[in-house]
Amino acid sequence: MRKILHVDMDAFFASVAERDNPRIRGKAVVIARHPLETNGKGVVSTANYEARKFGIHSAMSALEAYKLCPEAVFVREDFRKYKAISKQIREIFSRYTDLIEPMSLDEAYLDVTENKIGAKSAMRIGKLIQRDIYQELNLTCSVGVSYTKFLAKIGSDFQKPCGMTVVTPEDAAEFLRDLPMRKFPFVGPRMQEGLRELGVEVGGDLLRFEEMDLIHHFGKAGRSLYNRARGIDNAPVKPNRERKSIGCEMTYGTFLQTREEVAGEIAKLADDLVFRLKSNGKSGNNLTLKVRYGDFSTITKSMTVDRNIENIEDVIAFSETLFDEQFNVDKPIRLMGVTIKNFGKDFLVNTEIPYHLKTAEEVRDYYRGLAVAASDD
Ligand code: TTP
Ligand code: MG
Repeated sequence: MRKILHVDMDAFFASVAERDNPRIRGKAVVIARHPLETNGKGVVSTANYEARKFGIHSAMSALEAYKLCPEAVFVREDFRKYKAISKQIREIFSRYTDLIEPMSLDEAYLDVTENKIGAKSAMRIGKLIQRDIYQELNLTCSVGVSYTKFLAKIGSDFQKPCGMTVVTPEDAAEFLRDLPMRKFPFVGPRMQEGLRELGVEVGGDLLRFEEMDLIHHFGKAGRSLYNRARGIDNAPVKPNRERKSIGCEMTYGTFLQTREEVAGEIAKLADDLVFRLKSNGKSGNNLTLKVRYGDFSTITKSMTVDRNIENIEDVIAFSETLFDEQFNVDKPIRLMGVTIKNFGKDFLVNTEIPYHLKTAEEVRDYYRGLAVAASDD
C-alpha cells in the first residue's frame, strides 16, 4: 500500500502578500491589479480567507471583487517571489523524500512510502512538513494523506486552512460517495455540466455507470472517472518532470459547427492554459493549435512569435489567427487543443496588455500584425 501526500499552500499568493506586508494583515486581500487602475479589467488570482467571506474568489473579475468589498486591498502578482518560495518549499519536502512531483508553484505530490526519516506514519510526515513550512517560511499549508494521488489531492482541499485529511482504503468508498463532483480533481465546469445532465451530482452517482458509458461521454477522462469513483488510481508520483510544453485540450460531446462556437471554446482554452502557464512559472513563444474533426482526422499547426506568450489576450489572438489561416468549420470539430512551448528564460516579465485598443477587431489586427512580423524573419 502506497503512502502519498498532497501538499497545497493556503491562499498562497495572498498569504505571501500578508506575510511580507504587516500593514495589510487581517484585512481582505485580493491578488489582482486594482480595477480602478486598469479600467475595470483584470481577474482575481486568489483572495485571502477574509476576502473570501465577501464572496470573492479566484477567476472572478477584479471589478466584481471590488464591488463586493471596496475596502479590500488589491495586490499585484509577484511570480518571481512565488517561484523562490516554491523552491524553498520543495527543499523542505526533500528532507523527507525524493519522490516529489510538483504540480504548480503551490502544490505537490509526495510519495513517502519509503522515506528519509524512516517514519511509519505518513500523517506524521505531513505534520512535520506543516511545521517546517510554518516555522521557516511563515506560511501555512493543508495536507491530504492517502494511498492514491487523487484521494490525497481531495484530502488536501477538504479542510482548509492548516488542515490534514487522511483517507484510508477502508474509508475511500464512503468518502467518495457523498463528495460533490466539483470536488473531484480534473473535473472542470464543463464536465460537471455534462455529468449533471446525466444525473451525477456526487461520487456515488457514478457507480451506476458502465465504464463504456463514461468513455462514450467523456473520452479518456471517462475511464479515469470510472476508476476514481471506485477509489482506484495507480498513477505514480513522478519526480522532477521538467516540462517542455504546457497545453490543454477539450473534447466536445456536441461537435462545434460555427466560427462563433470555436471562438467561445478558444477563449475557455486560453483561460485554462494561461492559468497552467502561470502556475508553472512558464511562458514560451510557440503556440500550437490542434483540431480533430468529426471524422477523427487531426491537424496541428503552430506559429512562433517574437515574444513570450503569457496572457489570455495573446493566447486567444494567436489561436484565432492560426485557426483562420489553417482550419475551418466545413467539417464539425470534436476536439481542440492549445499548447505553448519554447519556454523563454526571461519568463514572466509581464508583456503589457494593449488596453488602448477598444474593439475586438482592433485587438485582432494588432496581434495579426505581431504574428506577421514574426513569421517574416
Ligand atoms: P489554489 O491552491 O487553487 O488556491 P489558493 O492557494 O489561493 O487557496 P487555497 O487555500 O484554497 O488552496 O491556487 C494556488 C495559487 O494559484 C493561488 O494562490 C493563485 C493562483 N491561482 C490563479 O492565479 N488563478 C486561479 O484561478 C486559481 C484557482 C489560482
Ligand atoms: Mg493552495
